[in-house]
Amino acid sequence: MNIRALDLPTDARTPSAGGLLETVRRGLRAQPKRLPSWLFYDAQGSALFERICGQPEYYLTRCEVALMREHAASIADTLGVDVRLVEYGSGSATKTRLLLEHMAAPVSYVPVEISPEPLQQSVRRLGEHFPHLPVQPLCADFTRPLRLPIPPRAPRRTVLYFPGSTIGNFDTREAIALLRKMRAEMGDNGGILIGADLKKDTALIEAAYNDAAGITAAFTLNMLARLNRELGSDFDLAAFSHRAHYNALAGRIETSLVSQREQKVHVGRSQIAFGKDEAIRVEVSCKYSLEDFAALAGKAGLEVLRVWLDPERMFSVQYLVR
Ligand code: AVI
Repeated sequence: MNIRALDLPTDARTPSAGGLLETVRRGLRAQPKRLPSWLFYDAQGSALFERICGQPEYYLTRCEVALMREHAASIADTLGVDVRLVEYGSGSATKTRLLLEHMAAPVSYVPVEISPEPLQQSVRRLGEHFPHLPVQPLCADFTRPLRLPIPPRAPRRTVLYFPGSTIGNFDTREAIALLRKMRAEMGDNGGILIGADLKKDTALIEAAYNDAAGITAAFTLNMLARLNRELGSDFDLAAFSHRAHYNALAGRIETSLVSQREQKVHVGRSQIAFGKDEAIRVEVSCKYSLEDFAALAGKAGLEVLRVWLDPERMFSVQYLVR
């Protein structure tokens, strides 16, 4: 099946090649250098992320799935009936399936995803599992204001589902702005069901971002491979390495691509110089205490109504309302 067969509505703000080049040039001219983490998720990056989720060290997926298996009925009960479920970043839809299985007569399911291939896959998988569920995919950047498709009937409430602790990939200021945008999108009676990874032993957290099989390293390096593919840049992948370190003070994993030697890279018509050991910051993955997260939500005008934890108490799913 190709993308046209599904006729995915595409938000006009999905980045163009020109926009991509500008973003990359600006990030690499900044001091320190940085690139946005959404650049990870082309088709290869999304496939590598799926593999990360299956690594034994990457406890986040294992714990969130275990949590959903144990608490999906209680979560669905809290959301209520006649819900329109809008998922930010449709991913593998495993957790969504667990949730939908317990939801009473959802009005529709709207997966929002910037890359067409994973969106297509999740639509197909869910369609097979829930043949009567109206699925209204939206190919868009969920960090921008969304034009949600008109639901087939009026929902009692819109629930924005944001699993995986992807909120942790935004720094505090961006996370508050995103939660505020979600607050506006869910409306007065709506809610946000969100996954938030919890603070824990540093060694466990660092292992999750430095798996022994090297899948996370390949995922990080794929960002440069993507730029070579899409922008014709000439990053030498062997001359950069993946580094993920837990900054305990900031409560977050900081992931960088580190230049192994002095080198120059062509990006469009620009030449970018790298010193030996110079880093490009590519991702943060924030970890929260329950108090941290309630305070973050509070800054966006949201209140934590309920919290569910996995059996190992490593990960939380929280329901936020106005
Ligand atoms: C998507 N996000 C929540 C992942 C994380 O844990 O921050 C992305 C990831 N990066 C490296 N491994 C996984």
